[in-house]
Amino acid sequence: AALAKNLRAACDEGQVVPYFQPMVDLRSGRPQVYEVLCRWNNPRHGLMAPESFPSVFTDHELATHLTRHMARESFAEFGNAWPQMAPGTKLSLNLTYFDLMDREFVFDLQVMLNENGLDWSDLVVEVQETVVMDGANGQVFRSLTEMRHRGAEIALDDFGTGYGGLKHLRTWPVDMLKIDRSFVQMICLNHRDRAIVGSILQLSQELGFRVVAEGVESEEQAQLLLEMGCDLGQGYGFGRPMRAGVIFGAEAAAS
Ligand code: G
Ligand code: G
Ligand code: NA
Ligand code: MN
Repeated sequence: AALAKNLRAACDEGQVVPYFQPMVDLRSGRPQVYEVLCRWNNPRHGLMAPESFPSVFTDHELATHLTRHMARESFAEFGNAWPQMAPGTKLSLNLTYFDLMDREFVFDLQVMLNENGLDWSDLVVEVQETVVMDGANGQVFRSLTEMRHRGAEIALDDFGTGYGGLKHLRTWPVDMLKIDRSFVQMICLNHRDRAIVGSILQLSQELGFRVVAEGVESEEQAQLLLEMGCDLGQGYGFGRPMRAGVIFGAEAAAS
């Protein structure tokens, strides 16, 4: 409860800010998508990543408050920088189960996009694979379908860790798979990991999904993933999560 109150106040006081990490085209080296990652600039504890306050994602009220806060802040910064960016560059927003269960969420996001001169086609939404595996949930399905219908790309985050089988890929609205970094970490050394990534890539090619390899740290990993037919890479090898001013230039920061 103390955390809930603190985090809400922290959002309102501007301490919870978006960082942006690029997903890079492995062929050209150009950033295609920027993932929004929250950081809490805590006056007592310094800069905190969400692993230090994970309950925000399991508390309905907090999770939906944080998502709206992150959407508002990141859309404003991205919207300001948008005119100077390469055409087609997108922003990727992490959503929780609670956001998708909220019947007003899609409408609220629409308003925030409008306010910042952005369109659904400028947006990727990331949901964890496990959220989609609960296939019986009609509202989650409806929210994703509605956003996709309006032009957003739907990405399954941490793909491969859910181990729920692949059958949800047949029927769910999905455009992109983000291969969890646990499979990418040892890809140059471990032939099993390489085989798993290879089969995800093959499946994705047949189903028409874009694929992002997460946690790419070395040139060797990037080269191998490119040879294997992977589209995009994300990780410290391409760039850490950064403030808008660093990554997009002063225009974005000056909002
Ligand atoms: O890089 P980082 O430690 O911030 O990410 C840890 C986890 O938290 C990742 O799974 C990421 O998807 C998630 N995450 C980071 N920022 C947000 C956010 O603003 N909203 C949601 N829902 N998840 C986030
Ligand atoms: O869970 P999700 O994949 O959405 O969140 C990404 C998390 O992974 C963030 O905490 C981010 O800081 C972290 N991350 C991003 N790139 C790398 C990387 O190359 N190596 C490692 N170890 N972590 C990374
Ligand atoms: Na994510
Ligand atoms: Mn992920």
